[in-house]
Amino acid sequence: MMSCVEYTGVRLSDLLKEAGIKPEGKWILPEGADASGMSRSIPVDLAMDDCFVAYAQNGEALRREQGYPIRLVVPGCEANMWVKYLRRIYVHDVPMQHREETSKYTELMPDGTAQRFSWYMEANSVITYPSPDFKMQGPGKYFVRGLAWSGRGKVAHVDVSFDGGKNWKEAHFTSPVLDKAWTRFEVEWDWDGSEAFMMSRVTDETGYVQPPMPQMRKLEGTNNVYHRTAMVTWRIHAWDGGKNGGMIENVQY
Ligand SMILES: Nc1nc2c(c(=O)[nH]1)N[C@H]1C(S)=C(S)[C@@H](COP(=O)(O)O)O[C@H]1N2
Ligand SMILES: [Mo]
Repeated sequence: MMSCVEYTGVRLSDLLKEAGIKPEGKWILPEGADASGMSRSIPVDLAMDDCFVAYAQNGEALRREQGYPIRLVVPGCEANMWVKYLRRIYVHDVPMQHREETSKYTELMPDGTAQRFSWYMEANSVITYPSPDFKMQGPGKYFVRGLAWSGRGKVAHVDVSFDGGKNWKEAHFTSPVLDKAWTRFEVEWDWDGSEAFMMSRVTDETGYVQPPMPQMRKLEGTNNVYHRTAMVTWRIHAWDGGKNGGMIENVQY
């Protein structure tokens, strides 16, 4: 089963070449046709790499909410750059310092400076089953499933812990492993009914390992809201016959 959202479109590199982009053109500014005229500065190298202008999603015309008639697709990068209702692309020699790359989509670091142009999404993963709002049905065998991805290429492996990160078990992939795409994983678990803290940790092909939340906070502080890609923890309450036991909640670990 594929777990990707599939877009169909035209390579941005073809459009830029067709339009006669000059060597001094180093940055593009795609602009939306919505009231905000949303725009982001994107380096030409990135634009020429694997960006494209999409007109279809999962085999049908883009829906209005997703940018009909056309939107930009910037594989591996934060969604804010995927400008919808695309109406114009400016070419410049410098970035344009627009709202979405100055007051927004920057990370305020612990030393008070702001990190900017942090386009790529770090490797990330999440357990989708079982997860909060699902109640365990009692001790027994569970096929724990989730999604992993990396903005920098393919995922290499995923480990799952049931005791808050002390012990890890390698999951296997149940979908194709593609560049910068959701990848499904699964791991078998015999739940003995005791309290559990479930986490997943992805490693991508660059060797990057998804960090625990305390480690990410130490590096990035607590003001960073856009790239919070540390591991999340699902707490499973000990089995008590089904009253509250088996309840799952998201806890900071
Ligand atoms: N024109 C335009 N494009 C836009 C936006 C917008 O407000 N206007 N929002 C951006 C943000 S912040 C996100 S998260 C994604 C959401 O894309 P989706 O609707 O396909 O989930 O679109 C991006 N593209
Ligand atoms: Mo967003």
